[in-house]
Amino acid sequence: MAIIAHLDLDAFFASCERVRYPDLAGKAIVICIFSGRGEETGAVSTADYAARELGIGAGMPIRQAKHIAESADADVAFLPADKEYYAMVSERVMSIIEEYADDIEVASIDEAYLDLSSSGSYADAVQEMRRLKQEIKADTGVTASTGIGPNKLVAKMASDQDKPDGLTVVTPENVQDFLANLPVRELYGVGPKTAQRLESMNVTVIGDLAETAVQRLIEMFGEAKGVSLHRKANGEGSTELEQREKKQLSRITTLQEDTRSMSDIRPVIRELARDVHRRLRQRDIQYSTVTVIVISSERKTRTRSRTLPAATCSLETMYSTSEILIDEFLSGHPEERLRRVGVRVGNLSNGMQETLDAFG
Ligand code: DCP
Ligand code: CA
Repeated sequence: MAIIAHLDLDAFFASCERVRYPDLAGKAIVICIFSGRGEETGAVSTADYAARELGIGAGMPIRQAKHIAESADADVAFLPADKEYYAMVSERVMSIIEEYADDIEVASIDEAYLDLSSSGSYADAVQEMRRLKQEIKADTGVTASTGIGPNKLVAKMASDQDKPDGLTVVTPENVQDFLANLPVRELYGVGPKTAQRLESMNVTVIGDLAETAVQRLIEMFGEAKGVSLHRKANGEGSTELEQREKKQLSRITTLQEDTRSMSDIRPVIRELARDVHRRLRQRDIQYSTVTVIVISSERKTRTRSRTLPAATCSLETMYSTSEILIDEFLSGHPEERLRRVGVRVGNLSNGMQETLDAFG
């Protein structure tokens, strides 16, 4: 029995800024992609939930969003998007998620699917996701909404039901009820045009669509789309997670207490390296870059990297390089104590292929 979870971070870019600038407490946040020289041209990238209540949303011209904020006399901070920073928060979140499932699919900067089938039951999967949500919140400060279901489609739609910070579970026996009363436009992959055509056929909720003869849908939308709509409306979806080619593998953890003592940090690094190494071995991959990620007591994240002369799969090299890098970092930052440490390997190459090439 497949159990799939979907996780989507809440008002992601805005949440990242709230973590970075605690002084924004009490203000609504709008993230802007400025396109011109002025402070007015460009579009809203995302708005936090307070700004959404005013009617501000992604895609809206900045000028219009500012006008709404002024008319409502609301305290709204308009901030430029800092994608590099968001990407780093995303990477931290994804590396936490990796610890919770054997397989994950990173679907976008703030979304991932997890295969929780091995947890055995929905009750256990729920516990896992609760812990994961808490860990993400504690480590990065951002909240996630999650859904659990028998396939990716249901999990994704479930995660949308209770935002922010929600957890919605749809067991196989509840799939039909869950979908029945949702408007057709909420069926994942149904755009506004399709929704309009369906509504003109008096198909307004997904339950109506599920009951519409597949032949009729094929007549309306063609073979492929008609069949796909029929399947989706009946809650059928894929359980295959698409593993992107991994560019790097990492593992990060929180130290028992903030410390700068190598005797505390060393065994933790060894443990992290062992885990990363195990995953490399499973995939028969070699690495040629080692990076340590250090997060200080003040929650500042920094990395130190070293590129090796040749690709290797050695655990010992990973471990000793990480230790040197941490040591260097601590020497350069005599005031800092570490809260979290991570080990990452990159420049991955296929181990077997390398060996074959060497013979060729
Ligand atoms: N994004 C963007 N422009 C858009 C949509 C999204 O720049 N038109 C960026 C900003 C978002 C991030 O992508 O923070 C994730 O997109 P989501 O659609 O998941 O939106 P949010 O995470 O902001 O909000 P929600 O809580 O609804 O998921
Ligand atoms: Ca999101």
